[in-house]
Amino acid sequence: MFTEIEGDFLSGQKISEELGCSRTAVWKHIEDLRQEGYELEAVRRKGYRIKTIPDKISHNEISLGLKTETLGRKIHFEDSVTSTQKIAHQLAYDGVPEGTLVVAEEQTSGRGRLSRAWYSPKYTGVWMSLILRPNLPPAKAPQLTLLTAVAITQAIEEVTGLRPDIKWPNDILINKKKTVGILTEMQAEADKINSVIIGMGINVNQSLEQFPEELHSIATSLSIELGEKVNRAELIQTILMKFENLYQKYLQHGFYPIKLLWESYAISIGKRIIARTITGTLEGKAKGITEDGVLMLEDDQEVVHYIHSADIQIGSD
Ligand code: BT5
Repeated sequence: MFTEIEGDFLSGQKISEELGCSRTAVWKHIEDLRQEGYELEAVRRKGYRIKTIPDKISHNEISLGLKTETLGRKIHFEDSVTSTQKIAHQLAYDGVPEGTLVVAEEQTSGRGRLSRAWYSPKYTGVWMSLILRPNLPPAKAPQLTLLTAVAITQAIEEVTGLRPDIKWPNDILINKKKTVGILTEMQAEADKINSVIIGMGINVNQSLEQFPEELHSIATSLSIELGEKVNRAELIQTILMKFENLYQKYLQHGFYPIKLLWESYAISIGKRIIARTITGTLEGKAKGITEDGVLMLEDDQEVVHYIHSADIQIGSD
């Protein structure tokens, strides 16, 4: 009904007459539409008007025209989930093939590392988890986080023309603000990976007001940086293409070619950093990453520390 008269006001009275329901029921439908991502304006004596319709994506939009061989050939597309990681873990456990992708329009308990929350509002971002089954020892899994960062960075460059920076190990920043977070988890035995589940959270079309207050100074979205909305389905397709290309290189030639690409996007290398690990805090200069993707930090006594996992704060040069 609203779509026929998009942009015009429709009175509550008229809606209730045409739909044959009470004014209270109309009000309830309006609230449902708001929940669905419609922006509606309500003006006394005039009624309701649609300001913007939600920018949804669909399973088809992601899969039609997708030119990958394995990644994203099977897609589980959901409107709302607790966490795509949780669903992907179950699917991986159930034995789905490599490349299976879980995508959701919204996560109600999206998570980051160390059980931190990942804010994932509806119809604005890319919240997805990719299942891989590489024939590798578990110690190599962190390299896949760096590979993922390169794939997403290349895709953002291609789709938007923006120039993102990678902050070791799992953040992608634009103008120093976090735009993407990556969460790599695995199901493994002592010497063999069964599956790696790579969670990717990308802020795409949020406006600054749509972020919670505590993220205003540290987070941004592609549309804030670009000044226009970005096609999320196209972004997902491009990420899968870039990912597949890098993943094939990685399986054939090892981490070295990925390392070179990663270094070309890395923001922290050569700078003073503070690394907060679960066992303590280290300060010094980021020397680079090893052949395995481990961060090397040289402290003021010129002792080099090898860091496998940490939160990094970048200081000056
Ligand atoms: C991460 O953790 O950056 C990994 C985020 C992975 C999210 C994806 S979405 C699809 C998949 N399903 C999931 O449930 N998760 C994955 P970490 O480095 O620990 O950073 C978490 C911190 O980032 C939080 O403590 C906040 O400070 C901040 N944060 C939360 N939501 C954010 C957002 N939307 N944008 C930018 N920063 C955010």
